[in-house]
Amino acid sequence: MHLHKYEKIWLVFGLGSLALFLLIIGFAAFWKGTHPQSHIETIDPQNVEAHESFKPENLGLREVADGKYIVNIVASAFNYDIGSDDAGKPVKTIRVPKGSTVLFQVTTKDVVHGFQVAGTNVNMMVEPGHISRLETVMKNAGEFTVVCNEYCGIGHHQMFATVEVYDE
Ligand SMILES: [Cu+2]
Repeated sequence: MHLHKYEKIWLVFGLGSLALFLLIIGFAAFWKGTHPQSHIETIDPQNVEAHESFKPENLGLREVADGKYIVNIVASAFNYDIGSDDAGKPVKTIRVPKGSTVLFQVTTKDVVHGFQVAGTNVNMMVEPGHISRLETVMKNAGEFTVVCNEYCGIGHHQMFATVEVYDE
C-alpha cells in the first residue's frame, strides 16, 4: 500500500496526539491522583438521611477541631439544605473565621447540581448517588456566594447560600 507523504505526516500527527493525551490523562489519574470529587463514595439518593453526615440534625456547620470545620449540605431542586437555626428557620449563611479549614460535604436527592463558592477554589459537581467532598482553607475574609452552576430546572437561580469569612 502506498501512502502519500502528507498522509503519513497526518497519520503520525494524529496517532501521536492521541498517545500524548492518553499519557496526560494517565499521568493525572494514576500519578497525581486526580479523580471526580465524589471519590466514588456512594449514597442512596432516595434516603440520604440514612447517612450519618446527612441526618437533618447534622446538616450545616460544625466545628470538629480548633479552626477545623465540616459543612454538610443536601442539595435538591431548588434549595441547599444547610440545616435550621434554633428558631427553626432554614440556615442560608455559613460563618467561619478567616484561615479556617473547611470540609464541604454535599449530596443531592434528585438531579445533578453544582456547588460553587464563588471567589474561592470550591467548585464541585453534585451527583445523585454520590457524596462530593472538598476541603479548603478560607484564606480571604469576605462574603462569598454559593451558586448552583449546573442547570437543574426552572428554579435553578433560586439555589444559593452565602459563606461569610470573618476576620478574628
Ligand atoms: Cu441546582
